[in-house]
Amino acid sequence: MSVWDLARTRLDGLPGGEGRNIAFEAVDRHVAHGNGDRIALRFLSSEGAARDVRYRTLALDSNRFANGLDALGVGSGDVVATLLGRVPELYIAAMGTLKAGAVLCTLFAAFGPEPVRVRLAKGHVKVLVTTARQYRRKIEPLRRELPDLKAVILIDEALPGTCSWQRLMAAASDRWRIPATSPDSLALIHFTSGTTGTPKGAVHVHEAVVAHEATAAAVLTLGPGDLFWCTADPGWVTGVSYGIIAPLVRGATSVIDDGVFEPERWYRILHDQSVTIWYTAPTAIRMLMKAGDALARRHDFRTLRLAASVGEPLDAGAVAWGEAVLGRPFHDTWWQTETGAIMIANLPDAPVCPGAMGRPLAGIEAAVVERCGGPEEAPRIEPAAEAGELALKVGWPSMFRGYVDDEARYRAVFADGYYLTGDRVRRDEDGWYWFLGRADDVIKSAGRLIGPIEVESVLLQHPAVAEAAVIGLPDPTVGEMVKAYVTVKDGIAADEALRRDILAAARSRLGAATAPRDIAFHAALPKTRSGKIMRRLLRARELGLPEGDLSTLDESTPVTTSDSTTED
Ligand code: 6R9
Repeated sequence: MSVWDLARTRLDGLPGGEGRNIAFEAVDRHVAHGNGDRIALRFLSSEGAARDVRYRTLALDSNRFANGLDALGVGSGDVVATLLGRVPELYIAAMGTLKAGAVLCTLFAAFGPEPVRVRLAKGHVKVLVTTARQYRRKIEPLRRELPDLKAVILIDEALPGTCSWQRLMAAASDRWRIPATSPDSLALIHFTSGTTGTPKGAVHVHEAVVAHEATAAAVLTLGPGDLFWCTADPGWVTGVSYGIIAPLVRGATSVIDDGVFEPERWYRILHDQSVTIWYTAPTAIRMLMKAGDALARRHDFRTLRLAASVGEPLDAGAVAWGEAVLGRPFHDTWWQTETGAIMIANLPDAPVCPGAMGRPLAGIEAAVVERCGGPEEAPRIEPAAEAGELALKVGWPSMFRGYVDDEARYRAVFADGYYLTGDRVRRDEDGWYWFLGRADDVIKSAGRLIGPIEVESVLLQHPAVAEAAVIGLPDPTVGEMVKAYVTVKDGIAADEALRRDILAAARSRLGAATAPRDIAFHAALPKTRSGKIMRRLLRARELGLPEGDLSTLDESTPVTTSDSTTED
């Protein structure tokens, strides 16, 4: 039996053989098995108080939300988005949306108005669940530009033109029959960034839960009795696949902390909550390392069975630090928005290979390839000699099934039965995969993917900016830092005041997590003869690296740099 079929045997399917639904497997199944009293979610407040939500309560509340959606005329295939921090309403809305047969799209609450608008429009979002504060600042001013958005549910206040969460829930029954859900019914949209154009909405189906179940068991060893802490924000794929779905499917208790990162508090959570399994990210690990070993050594982590990491390269030093200071090495895992679940990992029961992403899981066939064929042809691949692009043989249950409204972009990442990941890797003779870099210009900052175009298009909205290019520069803590290069319009003085003004404008439109940290004024930007900005060359020049193949560079636009200072 394949690992996927084995995972299917551990799931129930909808009663009456009506298909498979993620929320049923995550919540109702446990109640049906007599485990409704188990704690599903433990919300921590910044003051340290905890609020527990049991599986049964989550089942009833998500039934209410599904009924509420039904009353709003929302059902099968409609998209429901959340723009919320890690509050109970987010988890109720997520499960209720899936029970209603609607499609869940969680948005990162720290996004500024522009990324939110783009995603709501592109996702054809019909219902948004958010707070009054978020609504006033990010939605109300542009609601007219969002014709698909039929209803906004506010969890805290009632404002004109919105529905009140409290009223919707109070009026709704806590009984709900999940409609028949085919394994191929759409369940989730996760927005991710590419090098070109607007963000891509990767679409996932209910069958993905088979991969959540299998990987949560094999890689994270999650089960009933575990206190699991996934530190990723639910606005990103890790925060949904492993921050919401997988621990519930496995019947574990998730610790959910909505506070800001603070080393001392994080250590206290690990200790006070008796966390057994911890899934975090290299940026956080590096920040803990920076805070010093002495602080860590003041706490004990005796309950911690497994520490794992995802999202960016995890260096051997961080793995060793985990072992020395926490008593557990970090197990690196690799996956993507498009893969929906972990594909490559340092497995829990085998020695860690420090610095390597891991080995492909059972059921996953990985290859190292090069793309070949001309730009007009369908992509083809051939095996790479040593290093190349990571490709995955099509067929795992959580594979994305499309990019919203972008069939061409979807087709372009498949060749000869493989999905092409856009990551460059090396496989050693023992089968370990080592991350080398991205094949494209996408930036990974603090574990979050940032598309350069999305940032550039906001910079271009500034009245003084003529051209903009955005790249990621290595940063010791966040992995990559977003840096922008800008040319100004004729007759405008590229001075410090303007630099600050552009930075501030970018921050308010994009949110601080996505906006550039630094801007340099250039007299011109390097471009290809067809007029495309060569970000690769900007990066090489900034870092003093070899400039590579310049045959397409348009020499008529020489690059000169004016002074730039970094803001910190
Ligand atoms: C889950 C997630 C995916 C990209 C991926 C790669 C980078 C993820 C990594 C890693 C080195 C690891 N990435 N895990 N790089 N080592 N263990 O992060 O999804 O936001 O879509 O990002 O992140 O470049 O292609 P997503």
